[in-house]
Amino acid sequence: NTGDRVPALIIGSGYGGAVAALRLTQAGIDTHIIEMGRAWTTPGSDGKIFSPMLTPDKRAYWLRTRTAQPVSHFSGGSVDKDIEKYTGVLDCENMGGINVYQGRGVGGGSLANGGMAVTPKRGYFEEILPSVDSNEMYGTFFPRANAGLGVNNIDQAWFESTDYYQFARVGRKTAQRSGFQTTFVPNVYDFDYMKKEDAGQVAKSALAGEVIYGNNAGKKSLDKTYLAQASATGKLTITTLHEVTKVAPAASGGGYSVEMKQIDEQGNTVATKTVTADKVFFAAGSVGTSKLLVAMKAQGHLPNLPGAVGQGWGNNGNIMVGRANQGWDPTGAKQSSIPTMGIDNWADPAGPVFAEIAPFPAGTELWVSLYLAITKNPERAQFQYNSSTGKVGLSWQASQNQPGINMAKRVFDKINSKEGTIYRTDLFGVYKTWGDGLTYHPLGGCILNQATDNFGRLPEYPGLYVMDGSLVPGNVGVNPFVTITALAERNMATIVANDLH
Ligand code: FAE
Repeated sequence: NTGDRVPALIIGSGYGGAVAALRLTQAGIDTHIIEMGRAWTTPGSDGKIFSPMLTPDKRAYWLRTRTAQPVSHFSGGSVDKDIEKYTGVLDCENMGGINVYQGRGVGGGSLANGGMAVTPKRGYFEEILPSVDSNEMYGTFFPRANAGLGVNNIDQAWFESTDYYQFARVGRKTAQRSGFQTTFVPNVYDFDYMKKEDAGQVAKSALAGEVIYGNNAGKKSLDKTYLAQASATGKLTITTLHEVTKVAPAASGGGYSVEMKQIDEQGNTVATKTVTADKVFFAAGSVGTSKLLVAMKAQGHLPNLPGAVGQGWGNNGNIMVGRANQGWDPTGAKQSSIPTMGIDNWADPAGPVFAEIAPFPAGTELWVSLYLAITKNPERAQFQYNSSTGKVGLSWQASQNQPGINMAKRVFDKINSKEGTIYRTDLFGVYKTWGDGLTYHPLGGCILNQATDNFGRLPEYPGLYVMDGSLVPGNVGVNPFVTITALAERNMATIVANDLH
């Protein structure tokens, strides 16, 4: 409530925010999370918490009146449809040249994502974050993050036998025949639960195609792991449907004054509030944190933030593409929504790609192999304040995807030529091969040891910290949440040891 004073306030409840919450509450600090999305705890009239996958309803999207499906087209037409405007779980935020998908709600991206839990390659991690002690990361903090997140591996015998991973086996076979390496990918979806789904013993979630609009069972999202543990300390308060709009030094008594607007489930502002916090942790995600900090600097509320704030944003090289397989290579009417296999061509300088063999859970045989490629695209963009609109935009241009497309093309052209197959040109538009207008992996904008010190502290403003994907320099070569979690664990270990008196 307005006028309250709290020791620690965290903006956002995704990976960075959840780690900060756990480590602060365990250190005995009363901690308050402010989250703009809702708590995903109460079922709708259909008895389910989250929207069905094939018939998305208002619960699926953040304040839109029409869906914005990542695979936007099929056979010459758009697959989108009208929905009611609601504070749903998946935001498709248009940032000029790119649509940035993000999770909204208690748990942030963990509610919407595919759960792929990949520890980055050590050599590349050392290249992108040279100021971070990698012995400590790979000895302590990556293992700590994997344990905290509940990462597990698929039973390989089951993988080889179930109908639900036919699509992944076809993706593997066609990749290997062209000389590419494939690898199993760990996940936070509980694979024991998935096997029980297959056996008909429990309600289906992954095997009912659920992902991106939330999983009604099976997935260990942050509300079930880090945030549940933090709540169990009795020291955590989470306030939902409140969006932080301003952070500035408090007029008196030290600390920071934090302004927020409370919204209803249709997105209307119903109240504005100001509280004071001794410490503020920015964990609103790469886009959320960068937008806030760039606006605060430009508007003169935090004028001494470094020039590196807002710089170095990247899309983790994300490029999607589909291939039409031969008739003798069906991908299956039954598909698990949870990816478990990747094509790893990262070491090839001509085509550095780590491609998830993605499900296409349409409920019918399509012979389509879909991929979400993470390429080593070196292009970066900046967040910029527009003083006439008062909004923060991103400079990313569609043409900046071309290096990523070229890398992905190298891999999939080879597979197509070996298999005698072609690209699907009907999935991302009409006659459009590459799904390059979107990213699931926004990274950077407030890079560690550039915009912050080496542990996420904002210089000149003691008590302000950055703790999310905005710390990661634009590309990490694999799906990013394990890296974001482990970096937050590392930074919080130092902050808890040194900054809490
Ligand atoms: P994030 O999880 O986005 O959390 C930020 C939170 O802050 C959100 O809950 C926001 O609602 C909230 N927020 C933002 N602004 C404000 C504000 N002003 N006031 C209050 N609250 C605010 O940030 N990654 C993987 O590693 N493996 C995958 O399989 C994978 N699949 C994905 C699939 C989809 C569809 C999507 C969208 C993402 C996927 N990702 C995946 C990416 C991953 O979810 C993402 O990198 C992390 O969630 C980012 O974590 P942060 O803590 O940076």
